[in-house]
Amino acid sequence: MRRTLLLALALGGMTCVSAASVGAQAPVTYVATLHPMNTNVTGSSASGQVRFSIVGDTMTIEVDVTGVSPNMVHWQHFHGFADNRDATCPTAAADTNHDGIIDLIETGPMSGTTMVPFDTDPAAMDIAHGTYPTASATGTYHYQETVSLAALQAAFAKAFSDQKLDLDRRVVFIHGVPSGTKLPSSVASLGPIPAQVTLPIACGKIEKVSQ
Ligand SMILES: [Cu+2]
Repeated sequence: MRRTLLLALALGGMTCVSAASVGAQAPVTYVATLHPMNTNVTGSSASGQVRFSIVGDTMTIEVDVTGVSPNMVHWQHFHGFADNRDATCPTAAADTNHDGIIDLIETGPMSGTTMVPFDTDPAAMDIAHGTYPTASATGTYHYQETVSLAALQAAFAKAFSDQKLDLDRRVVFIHGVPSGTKLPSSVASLGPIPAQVTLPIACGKIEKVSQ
């Protein structure tokens, strides 16, 4: 009798545990669909998808792109506003100097500033020295990195006055054209970084798709 009761309790306990863990593992997913930018410079149409899957403290970031300049490194980040305004991808109106190119600086009023790099260590938030993906000979790449959400949130709060990540207020940019690409001197960049490195070639608004 006692043994049966213990067995029932044990089975009941196991059922509860497994039900709870299944519930906890339903991922929270955010997706950004990338649309091409500055195609008059790139001569191609960069597009793709960015996916954030959050399970507990683990966030997996995946970027799949096609149509980017081949055989070169492409910087990629999410951008946004430190005051938590909603960032949007730049429209043609962002080209305020009317040179026909939307440079990184011109994305600022609509899209905010560079926030988190999709490099080999996003939580380090080292925009300028991160290791970013290299496109294949056919202009594609797949990037995947897993980060601790708590570590990334802590680094983000420190850099951006205690703001939360708030992914659905951010946009993703893919950057970069070959170093030899001729650009008008009106095309601005960030400090000493060549404009060819930072030129935006695709943008996507991050949206929450499940919870
Ligand atoms: Cu960026």
